[in-house]
Amino acid sequence: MSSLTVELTAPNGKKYTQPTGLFINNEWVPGSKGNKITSINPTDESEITEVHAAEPEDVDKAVEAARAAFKGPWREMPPTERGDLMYKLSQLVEANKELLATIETWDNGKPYSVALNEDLAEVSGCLKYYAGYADKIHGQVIDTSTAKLAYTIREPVGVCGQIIPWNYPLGMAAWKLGPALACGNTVVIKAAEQTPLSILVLANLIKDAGFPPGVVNVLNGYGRVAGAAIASHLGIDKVAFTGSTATGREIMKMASVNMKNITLETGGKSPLIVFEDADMEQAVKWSHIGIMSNMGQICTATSRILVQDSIYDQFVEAFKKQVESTSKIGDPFSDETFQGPQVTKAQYERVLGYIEAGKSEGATLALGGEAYKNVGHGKGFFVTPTVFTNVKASMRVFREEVFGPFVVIVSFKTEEEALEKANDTTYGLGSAIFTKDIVKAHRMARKIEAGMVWINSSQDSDFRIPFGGVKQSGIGRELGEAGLEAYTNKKAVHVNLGTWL
Ligand code: TXE
Repeated sequence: MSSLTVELTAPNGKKYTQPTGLFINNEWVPGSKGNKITSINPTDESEITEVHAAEPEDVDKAVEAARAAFKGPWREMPPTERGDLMYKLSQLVEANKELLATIETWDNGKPYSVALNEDLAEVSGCLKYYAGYADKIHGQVIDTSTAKLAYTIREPVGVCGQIIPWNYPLGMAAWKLGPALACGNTVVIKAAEQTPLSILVLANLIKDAGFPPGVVNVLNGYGRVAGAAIASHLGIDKVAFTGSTATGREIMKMASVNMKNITLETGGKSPLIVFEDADMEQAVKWSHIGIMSNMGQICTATSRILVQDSIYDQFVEAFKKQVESTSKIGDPFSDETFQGPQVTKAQYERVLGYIEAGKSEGATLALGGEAYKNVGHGKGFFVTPTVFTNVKASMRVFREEVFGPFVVIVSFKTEEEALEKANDTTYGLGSAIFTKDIVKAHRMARKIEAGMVWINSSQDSDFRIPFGGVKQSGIGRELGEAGLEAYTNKKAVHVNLGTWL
């Protein structure tokens, strides 16, 4: 093959051909300036390989391909056939899940069992779910008078730019591709520069499934170069983004150049509230999952635990025990590992920086708070799971998203105070409530300023259920039926049946 592939052997022994180019019009092409992105294994800091980075000129080519596909074969294809292709893709993902999970673990550092059983199940499940929707997207007939027939047509938005993060490289791709393709859009998707590998293998599966050229174009590239070129491109009709609030704000500005339709899913500082009548054991286990899974790199991570004062001490002790007995740090390819490394050196340093901030602001470090170098080789971006208590609402560790295995546990006295503390944030993504009192649970669910509320669980998301934030956590919804809204425009057709002038 050409120089646009490389033969690799992953740490678990899996050998495969890794594409390294840009996927435009179902072809692999080099980046126009020869710039590369180096993919680093966060477990031992070794270099995995280099892939091509897209420049604005490459984005232009991808947009051109997407536009031609949108005007031609994809627009003409009956929706049932579109759904068939998506279903085929979901089957190919399922058939290749061990390879894809291996790459995810190698490049991102997440435990292999999680990548395989959770991330990859999400990818194939989400694509299958939206495949079923492809021929079930209907307009309405709206009755106004006998003199008028009015109906709506739900049309695809057009060429969609999709910019995704590194915490769920394939998961985020599926969340974005699924609804876009079901609705008949074409796509230019850019992966995060921290995790460029798995999406290139997915691109090959897209071709194998039989998608016409140009329907899905996959680029790697730096945010400030390729990402910005997508967000500001005049030939792109919509931009969908998941990432930091700061970048989301930049993207909004750039997207205004041609009034792009936008969907943004940004940061969070999600509260998890434990009332004194909660099932303590369940609250502790879910709180642990809620912040410590995926190395805390989850946008909805319930990173502020608010506990009623009567059970506060008991909860903190039980939570610490749960972390010590469950959060086993280690090689992500080992079956026993719960927590792998942070994705990059930058993220690792960010978490360590917040540990210092917590200490210097006067919070009490109740657990962890260190770099962890005992994985065998003394390398890797590992951080011990960290718990702070005695945290005040004014502290940075209470207000800012850390995006690591890092949690603050704060007490409250009354339901009103719990609500006030929960809502004392510029974010509004996830939230969780633990109580056995169903009236209180539903009352709280209404008053919490968040896009999602889990009652007696955390991170219990599902691709059939809408996902998104309020306040500075984003705009619009992904997943579920709501995800289709973001990828269609409603055209109104008025037929005059009797208003004669
Ligand atoms: O995010 P960025 P980073 C949060 C989390 C994390 C912080 C920083 O708190 O610690 O963000 O992570 C592309 N124009 N989340 O720096 O910059 C970039 O290439 C266009 C929360 O990695 O938002 C990548 O593809 N695109 C989160 C994507 O944006 C740009 C997931 C995300 O990168 C761009 C990730 C630009 N100017 C981080 N700059 C979540 N909500 O789940 C960057 N990008």
